[in-house]
Amino acid sequence: MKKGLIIAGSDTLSGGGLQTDIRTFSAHNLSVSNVLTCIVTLDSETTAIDICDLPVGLVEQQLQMIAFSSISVIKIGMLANLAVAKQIELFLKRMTTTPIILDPVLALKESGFGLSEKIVSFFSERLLPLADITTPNLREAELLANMTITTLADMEQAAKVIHQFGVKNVVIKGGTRLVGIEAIDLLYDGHDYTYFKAPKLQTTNNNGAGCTFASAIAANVANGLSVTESVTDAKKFVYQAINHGFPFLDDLGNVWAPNKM
Ligand code: PXL
Repeated sequence: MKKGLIIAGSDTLSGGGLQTDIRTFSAHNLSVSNVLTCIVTLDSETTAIDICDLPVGLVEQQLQMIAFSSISVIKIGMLANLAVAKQIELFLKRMTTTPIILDPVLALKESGFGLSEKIVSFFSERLLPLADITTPNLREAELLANMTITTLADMEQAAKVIHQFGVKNVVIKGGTRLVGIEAIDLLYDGHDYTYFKAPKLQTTNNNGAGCTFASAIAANVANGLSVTESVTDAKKFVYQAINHGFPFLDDLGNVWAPNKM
């Protein structure tokens, strides 16, 4: 059985983050190793998102443990802070033959979570050149490309800017933020722009959609699909996951995709 590595934060509500990534890998028949970077929870009084970073030494210890085991793909989610991001960079530089899918979790749709400018430039300059695929959502693509995105032409322009940092493939998750009746994602490989479209689902049960999409792409790559095939299949997977989402808090629910459909 092939094994994937997930480097991510824990989502206490389990809609996104490590828990969803593990479920998605399992649904794609991959076994999983994981490195935990932080724990995302809700402040009990304000119900605002609260991010608790793990000590960087603990992240390093986890990385050392799996450094030389055979891994078919590495999927990276929330990195929490610059010190952790630097450890991940060192690790990735040793894993030169393993496909790397970098989901640049710079902005959570559920909150105003945004990292410092320093970490945004660390992502662009140091992590993107090491990645095979990056999967920013619209807001993250705006941060990485340093521009506003409101149209498909903007999305193409942003993908081009992000590609120039050295990542081989850019998948911008347009999702529901882009105006129009379709949820549109864009793949740019340095030559062609490929669009992936699905009807927008009218639901707030979409916590974890971005993580699910990115980890389904990663799992498909590990299973030998091409990048375009991986994104096509992952788009169907996340559509089903959102369609099967369920309410959790008053205004937020989780995606759910226990089995590959
Ligand atoms: O879906 C983005 C995401 C990534 N990582 C963690 C999260 C979330 C969203 O809740 O909690 C840890």
